[in-house]
Amino acid sequence: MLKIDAIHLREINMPLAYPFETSFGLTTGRRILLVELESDGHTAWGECVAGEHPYFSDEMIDTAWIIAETELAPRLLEAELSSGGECPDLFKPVRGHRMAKAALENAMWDLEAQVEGLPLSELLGGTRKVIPCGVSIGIQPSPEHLMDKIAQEVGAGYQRIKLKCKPGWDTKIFEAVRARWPEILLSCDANSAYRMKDIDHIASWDQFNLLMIEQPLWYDDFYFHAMLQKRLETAICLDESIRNRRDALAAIDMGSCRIINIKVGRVGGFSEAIAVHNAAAERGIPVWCGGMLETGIGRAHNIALSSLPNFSLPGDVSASSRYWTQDIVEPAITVSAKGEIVVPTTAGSGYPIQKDRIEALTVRRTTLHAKARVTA
Ligand code: OSB
Ligand code: MG
Repeated sequence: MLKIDAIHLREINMPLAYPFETSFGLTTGRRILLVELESDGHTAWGECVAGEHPYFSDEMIDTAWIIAETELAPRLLEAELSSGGECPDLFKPVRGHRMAKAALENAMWDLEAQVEGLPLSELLGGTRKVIPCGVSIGIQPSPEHLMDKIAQEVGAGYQRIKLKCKPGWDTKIFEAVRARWPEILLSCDANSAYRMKDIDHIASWDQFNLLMIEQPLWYDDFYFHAMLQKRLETAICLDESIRNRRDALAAIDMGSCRIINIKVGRVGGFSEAIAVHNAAAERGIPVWCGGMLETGIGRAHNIALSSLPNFSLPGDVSASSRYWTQDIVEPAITVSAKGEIVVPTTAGSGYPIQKDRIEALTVRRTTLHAKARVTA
């Protein structure tokens, strides 16, 4: 039994070492909701990946905070769960709010791994000893800035370069990058910046031999992505559109994509992430682990998830130093010259938490306690 004695919610503010620009906006620093569970001498952590604004998804840190505080944490404190995998059932009365749910569910898996003395990767069903890493490179102030960034990341050994794109930052950029790096594994991510009028424009990217085009159309669409996929040689990868296993099945069977990006926060926690992974594996669709500019807590969880067998493409799981001057786990997450991260083999997430550093970054907090229990 994983009896929860207390749940601490806190917001930490962390400036990004490098600003990150997508088609939906510029991020210079993160406001991050962390969940800390206390259980019988163990402390387990979860990170909520909701952004500062409801731009990537309809959640944001402030909605996640309210849902966690008023709906999810009270349920978890009253429940008598024996595994993280029981969270989806417990949270089922609450519709949506998947990033808030994931923060709590993932902390429960983290706790279970500690209590069982297992690496989190093993508890999730992972088999990989190392995971392949790619990078997501934001829209830059100029093409020259972008070339420098790519040179740096290719030099560091990353196995796949993903370029954020939007109308005006696409074809010309791909041309310049391919002229200098004809062979690298290259993809792009539009974060829903295009519409059906752009279909010929997007089809012209087939000449660039991209590994995939990520979420070109509406964030909630399958039908038009299927129409677009029919026109393309290049694989479409869906990110925003995939909220759960049923979405993955619909997208695969409709031909809306040939690759899926799994973000554990976007699908509501490890249970659903594993279900999406398995559904894709059964249909021969490769998946990779997306990123949401996480701290070491969420990053460690992404590493554990990426150790599952069908995470066969390099993920957006990269080194702490690409985001933070100082991470909140120590040692920080590092990537080898071959572009790999070694999956930890110690119990739990494998990356010790720096509590002092977290305290120093905390700008708001609240604690919920379990009611006294009658024990027989
Ligand atoms: O679409 O994958 C995305 C960051 C924030 C929101 C959405 C996305 C991203 C990234 C960055 O691409 C991935 C990372 O390096 O964490
Ligand atoms: Mg994406």
